[in-house]
Amino acid sequence: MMPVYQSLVDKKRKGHKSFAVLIDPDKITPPLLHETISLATEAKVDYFFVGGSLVITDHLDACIQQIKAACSIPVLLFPGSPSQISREADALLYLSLISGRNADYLIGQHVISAPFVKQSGLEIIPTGYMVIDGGAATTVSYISNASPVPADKADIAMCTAMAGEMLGMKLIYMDAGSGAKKAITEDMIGAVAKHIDVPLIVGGGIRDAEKAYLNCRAGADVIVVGNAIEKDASLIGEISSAIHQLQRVS
Ligand code: 1GP
Repeated sequence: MMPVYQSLVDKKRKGHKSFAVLIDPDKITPPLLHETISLATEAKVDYFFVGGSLVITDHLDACIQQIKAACSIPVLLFPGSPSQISREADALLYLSLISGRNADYLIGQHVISAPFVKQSGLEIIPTGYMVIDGGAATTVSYISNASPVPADKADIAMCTAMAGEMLGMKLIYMDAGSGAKKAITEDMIGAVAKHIDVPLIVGGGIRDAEKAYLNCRAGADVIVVGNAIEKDASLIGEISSAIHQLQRVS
């Protein structure tokens, strides 16, 4: 299979937008995952992201195995902590919380887990992770003890993303946090997208196809949806076609 990062870059070059369905192993049951996989395959979803700020159960491996056995959609780990590593996945979003000032989430956790991560053999994708204020405290802000970028400070987001790219991050992930009241504005997405060349992932609080479409049009390359799909799996088809209808926008 083509390395996951290469596929992201190729799609960006062609102006193709991608849809990633976020699976929280704690919240999903095998029958529900089965249904989600069928809908995702039918809707030509591009990626599964698997993870959460807290993974309380030990369902991670089983969850990824179930996906891998049923379809060929690549699985990317989106870990809240180094304990959420599974060799079953295709790649690891190796997150550094560049919007925060908590050294532990910028580099500390990485140092502790480096030998283990390297040994996993996973494709490692260095990802500049930016938490944007979504109108309410989210698990990620609380756990990381780092303040999010204020929702109306597009210039801070832009400079943070630029710095992340120059430090060598291969992806920028802007996240309003799972279940955010307010998703990230198109203004901020546009400002960031204009100033970086690496693929831009956007997620947090996206609940419908229209918002997914507008975010892509503003410059997002990958849209991540978790919560809304947990509540209504039929959204997978709608959101996927909205994203995929939008190819290169001039
Ligand atoms: C959260 O970006 C993801 O980290 C997705 O958020 O669950 O709100 O879709 P939602």
